[in-house]
Amino acid sequence: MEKERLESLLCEVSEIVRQAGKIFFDKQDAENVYLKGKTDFVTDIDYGVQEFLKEKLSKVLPNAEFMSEEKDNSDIGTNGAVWILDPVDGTTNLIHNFCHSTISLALEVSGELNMGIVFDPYHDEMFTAVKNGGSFLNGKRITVSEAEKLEDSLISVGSAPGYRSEADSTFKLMRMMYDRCHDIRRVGSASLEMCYVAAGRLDGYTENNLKPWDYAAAALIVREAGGSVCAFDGGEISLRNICGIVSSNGRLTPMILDVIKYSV
Ligand code: LIP
Repeated sequence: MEKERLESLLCEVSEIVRQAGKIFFDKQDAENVYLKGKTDFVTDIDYGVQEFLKEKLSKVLPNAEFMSEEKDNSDIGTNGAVWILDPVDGTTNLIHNFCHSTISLALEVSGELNMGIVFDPYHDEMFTAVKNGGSFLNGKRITVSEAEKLEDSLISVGSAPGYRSEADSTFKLMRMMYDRCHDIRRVGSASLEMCYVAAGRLDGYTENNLKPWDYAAAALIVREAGGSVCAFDGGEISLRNICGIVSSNGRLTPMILDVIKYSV
């Protein structure tokens, strides 16, 4: 899609996402928690945001497909426009009232990320990007950090909570990173941690076994902020399958990949 078209779409859609963010503050819906797996939760907030956005987005781009965490996505194609939504990225944070969760929405067109919106309603922070248009936080341009060495960096390592059988390698990676950088962080929302990389608050973020809706929007935001996002093997990220993610200011990516090689 052309940049001008994407920019006007972004204005319209970011306002819709901001409205959806109000649903996060419904106390009753936050208490309605259902188990998807032993440590994998969904709440009525997730369902509420998903339904709200499904309805609104169908009017914005009537021909676009709708991929979202809390629905069956087996019929999603690879051509045309596809919304990729995580209605609540950081559901565990939400149910514990640990106020770091987002709505993460990407627009993919013919297999390519064209738009990314990550909204943190608790802190009223809206991270946005369109292809070739730079990245913004609440309308102000953001760029990645300038750290050149792991020894000068702050790195977030996700704990991949749904994959307990891989905990040894996950925490080995965390320990190895800890030994090489200023300190480790773990926020609990992949999209937010990646946006913190885009804004230079973190120098890098890595986590194994993420789903496309966790990282699609933020991947564009990191790249448009001058950073890089790749899979655990250094290759391109998948927009359809589970994927390990390495995102950084770009300079640190080879060093993070090197650590991953010895931990996974
Ligand atoms: C979660 C992430 C979290 C990650 C989990 C999970 P959800 O997303 O963003 O940081 O560790 O694996 O994917 O399930 O809350 O949308």
